[in-house]
Amino acid sequence: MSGCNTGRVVKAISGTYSVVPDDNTDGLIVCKPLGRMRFEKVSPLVGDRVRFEGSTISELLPRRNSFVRPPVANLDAMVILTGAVPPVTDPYVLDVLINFCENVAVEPILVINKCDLDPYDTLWNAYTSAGFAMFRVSATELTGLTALQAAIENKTVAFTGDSGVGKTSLLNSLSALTLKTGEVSHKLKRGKHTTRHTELYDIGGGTFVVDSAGFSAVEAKAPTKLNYREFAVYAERCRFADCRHHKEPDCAVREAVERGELSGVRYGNYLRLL
Ligand SMILES: Nc1nc2c(ncn2[C@@H]2O[C@H](COP(=O)(O)OP(=O)(O)OP(=O)(O)O)[C@@H](O)[C@H]2O)c(=O)[nH]1
Ligand SMILES: [Mg+2]
Ligand SMILES: [Zn+2]
Repeated sequence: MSGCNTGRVVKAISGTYSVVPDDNTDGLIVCKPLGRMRFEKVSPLVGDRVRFEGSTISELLPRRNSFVRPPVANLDAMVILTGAVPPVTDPYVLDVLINFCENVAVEPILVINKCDLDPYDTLWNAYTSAGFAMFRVSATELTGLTALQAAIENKTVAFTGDSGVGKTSLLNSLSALTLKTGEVSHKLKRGKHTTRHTELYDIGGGTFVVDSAGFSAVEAKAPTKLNYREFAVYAERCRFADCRHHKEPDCAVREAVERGELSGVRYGNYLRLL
């Protein structure tokens, strides 16, 4: 049948996109974008809703949100994987990711993986006290998975985090998939980008998960707008309405950090991002 259809991009590999048509959720059409779209500098992303004719994507439908890393669109939540064993998550990089989420109104869901080796207490304490949804799991020992599963039910989410943190392992453990996972190099203490493309997987329960290549900490770029949700109630009591909570006198945020009511880890990251 010819004519115009709509669907969702579930896979992207070097300019070729796999689209699941809305009227046939079992089908998969391999498409190329119309040449014009490339001039307009709009490339489809995994998660994008598109209009297509035959095997040509003719139009990108409006996005709710989009990310550069991982390269995805239309997320309900971002699942940020962290860990206390190599590749050890730098809380600064975590805050960069959280700020991107806050700026596009996507809920960050924090996961500490590899808890069979180390439950990462310092990170757990800093971010649960700041009010984030946070889960401790082991993708290999299959612990903590039920609570995480409930948190991502009926949502389209992307797994993100450093290469080697266990995104693909976790996805396999949450589903019947058997995707390839990698080793963490002893010398470099990081993963080797085992996952090389970006793909959206239906894992049941109405949950769709994007797995993509992880990044290295140096690739994380600071966001332009800072968003520290737990500072808000204190910021109302700063002397200056436009207080940056740095060296200003009578700063209620800084005082709360000094009293231990706000996390010093989060405040330190805030100053670095400022
Ligand atoms: N001990 C332990 N090892 C784990 C756990 N989860 C993953 N691993 C190991 O960590 C290594 C990297 O896992 P991957 O799932 O490939 O990591 P990834 O985040 O997908 O990495 P990229 O695809 O490169 O971004 C593998 O050797 C896994 O077996 C865990 O919960 N506990
Ligand atoms: Mg992977
Ligand atoms: Zn202040």
